Amino acid sequence: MRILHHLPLSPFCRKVRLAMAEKRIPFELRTERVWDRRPEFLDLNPACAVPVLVEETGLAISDSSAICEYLDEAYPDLSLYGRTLAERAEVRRLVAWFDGKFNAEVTQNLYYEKQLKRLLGRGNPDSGVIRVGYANMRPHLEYLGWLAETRAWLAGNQVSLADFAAAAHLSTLDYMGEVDWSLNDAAKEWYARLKSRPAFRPLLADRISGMSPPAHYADPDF
Ligand SMILES: N[C@@H](CCC(=O)N[C@@H](CS)C(=O)NCC(=O)O)C(=O)O
Repeated sequence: MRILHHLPLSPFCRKVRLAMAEKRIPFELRTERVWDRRPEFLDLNPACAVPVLVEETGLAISDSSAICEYLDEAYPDLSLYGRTLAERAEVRRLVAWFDGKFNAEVTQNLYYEKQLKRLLGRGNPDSGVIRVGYANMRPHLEYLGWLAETRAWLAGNQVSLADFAAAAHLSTLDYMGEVDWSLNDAAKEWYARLKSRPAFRPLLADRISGMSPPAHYADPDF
């Protein structure tokens, strides 16, 4: 069976899970405690980071962008990158926006700082960094809301990897109770639409021991 090595709250793993579910590619999830630095996992990915996809052939692919591009080429029936050149460029721009800019300005300051940092043995959360994460969330939700208001989906008429990248980051933060959805109605409505897609169900069912999500986390009609 195809295996995705992951961490339940990792936004990069969540993006791949959403893409695979949307493309109806069956896979098994394996939680990888990257901080244990298992030699067998290091053999798969010397960077010791998740996600890593291992195909039935033994082919191992790490890095969520490399995985998503591979999946689109290997299983092209339903592309998550759009059809025309312009659509594909816009999808890639927005995936880079959320995995690059949003990640650096929001996700890292909240998810990494509050959760992953300690698990990786890199020190305690810094309250100044966390404050910056909350402040940065506002303009990002506004931009997302503007995209959602002016287009059917974030990158255009079709749902795409841009939506799944954005939703992956926000779902991680939402599980942690860090998203104030009252800040932007259009962003909230877009997220509700994504949450009601079948591909989202497994993410909404995730539970991490010792850390419960807020009641609205799994509710598509929140
Ligand atoms: N650019 C990578 C980033 C992956 C990444 O940052 N993974 C985190 C979990 S969210 C990780 O495994 N970190 C381990 C570490 O930093 O040592 C991707 O897109 O897959």
